Amino acid sequence: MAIREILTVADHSSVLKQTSTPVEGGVTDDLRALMDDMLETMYAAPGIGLAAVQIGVPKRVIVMDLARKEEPPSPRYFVNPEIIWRSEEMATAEEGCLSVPEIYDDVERPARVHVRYLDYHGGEQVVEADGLLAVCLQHEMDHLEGVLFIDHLSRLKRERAVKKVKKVAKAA
Ligand code: K1U
Ligand code: ZN
Repeated sequence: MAIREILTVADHSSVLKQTSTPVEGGVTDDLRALMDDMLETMYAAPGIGLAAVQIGVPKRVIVMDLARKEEPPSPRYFVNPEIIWRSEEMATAEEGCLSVPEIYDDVERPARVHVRYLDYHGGEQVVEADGLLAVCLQHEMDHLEGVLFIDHLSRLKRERAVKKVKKVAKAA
């Protein structure tokens, strides 16, 4: 396993804007190795989710772990996730992103979603998500379309956020 570089809007915004392509041929050992690297990278960051495109691999793959500090790790893997149902009810939650470090803001999204995906072993699953799982799944699935959470904010807020990330990166 390896910790990979997480791309940020400071210098990789064109990569992060790519649409990720579906995984063909099911879940192979090579794909599991990618997911293992993604999980290790996410834990090291630290974060609660990561899309493959954030490490420069534009495939439709997400990893996540929403366990609290006092709970045992609970990694989740989503290959080719698809939203098959979304609630009309909306909910607002504060979001952050490892590709837009140190920026947090409120985003409104459907409160609940049902998502179909392939798991770590290639089995088809459907999850009925609400709360943080629904927020995180929608945030990560946006990455697969080249959309960042700051794209849901006003132009002024988005431009300020990118400027701040670039300033911090330059100073480091
Ligand atoms: O970059 C990412 O996509 C990961 C992102 C996921 C996310 C967070 C909050 C709302 C929606 C999606 C993060 O993990 S940002 C870091 C973070 O939230 C966190 C870091 C350490 C401990 C707890 C949370
Ligand atoms: Zn993100």
